[in-house]
Amino acid sequence: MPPMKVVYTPRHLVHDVTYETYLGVQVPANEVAERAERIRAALEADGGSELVEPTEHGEAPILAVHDAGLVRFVGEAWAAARRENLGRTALIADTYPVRAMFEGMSEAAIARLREPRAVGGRTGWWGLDSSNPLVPGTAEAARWAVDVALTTADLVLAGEAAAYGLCRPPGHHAGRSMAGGYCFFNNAAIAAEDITTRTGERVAILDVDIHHGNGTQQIFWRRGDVLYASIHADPADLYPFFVGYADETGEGEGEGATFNQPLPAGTGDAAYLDAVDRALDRIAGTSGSIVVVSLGFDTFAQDPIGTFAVTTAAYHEIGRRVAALGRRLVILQEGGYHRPSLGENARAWLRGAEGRPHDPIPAGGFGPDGARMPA
Ligand code: SP5
Ligand code: ZN
Repeated sequence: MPPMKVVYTPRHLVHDVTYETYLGVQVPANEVAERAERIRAALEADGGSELVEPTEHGEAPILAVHDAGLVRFVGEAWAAARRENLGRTALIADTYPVRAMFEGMSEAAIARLREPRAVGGRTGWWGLDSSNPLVPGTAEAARWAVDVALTTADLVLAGEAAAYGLCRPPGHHAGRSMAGGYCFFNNAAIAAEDITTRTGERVAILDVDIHHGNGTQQIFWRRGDVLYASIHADPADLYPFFVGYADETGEGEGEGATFNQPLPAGTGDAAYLDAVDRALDRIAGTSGSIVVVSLGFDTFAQDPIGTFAVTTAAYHEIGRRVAALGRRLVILQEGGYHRPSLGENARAWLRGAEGRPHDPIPAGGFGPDGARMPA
């Protein structure tokens, strides 16, 4: 196989997040620039891949998926916050329009609710959770993450068997009208929508981040032309908590086109691979020639916010099995927060997808600036 194209831009670096809050306590950020730099460095050191710069695709593909109000808010939130002397280092939502606030109101009355003027209200209006800091460079980086995803889709539509987009910030928690979970625009959903529009084919999304991709599910909930298949920690135990159950299967045209596999904490390689096989069986039963992979490494045993115990060797095997479907792959980075292993895990997954051997990196291998530090 020719070198896999890796779409990457240093423009993500301006989304420079230092802290997040968790249950009201300030903690070091998980979704940091170092993540993407580790992965890029590991793939460069490994050879066998080719870095490609994303090209600009404009706002239209974003507006095909997201509410224009969310796009406007993400674009202007930082400046709006500063005008109110808020967001000194980061803007994190505080007050949310939760459903209990509107209990008993009719759909018509709920539809009349409106975005507030004050940035404190706007941040909650467009937000899911308070672990999602918006910083000065967020809007720019989020736009480039979409361009990374769309450029990756372009490469596959132009004939590549597989391509990998190093998206940052990630995307799968962002819904049509909502940012959250370190996500602002739903890179995978935007790529899937672009692919189905341009090809007229059905598209499958395979989401293997440990968190349920609530945003992707919501965007395609009533769509029969985009299958959403996700393997994730039981939402009873882990973020995003409120959706991701197996009995959520889509509605209307989308009935049966959502396939959730929640798994218990502690899930290891064998049970995880069984779930991958079930997801791939479901995808194989749909038409279409392209699969968008929402790739997370927060299923890793040592991930600081994950609860699974998947190993590096399993990532190679998952990549191999996904490629064995025989469909073209648009592989987009989502989460994964154990920084020292991110490069090695991405390398293993992509080698599996390319049909290359794993050839695990010996302890102490790779350079100082990224991939694998001495054990
Ligand atoms: C893309 C992605 O993986 N998003 C994950 C969003 C998770 N948001 C909640 C983070 C809570 C972190 N809690 C840290 C405390 C550990 N005991
Ligand atoms: Zn995740």
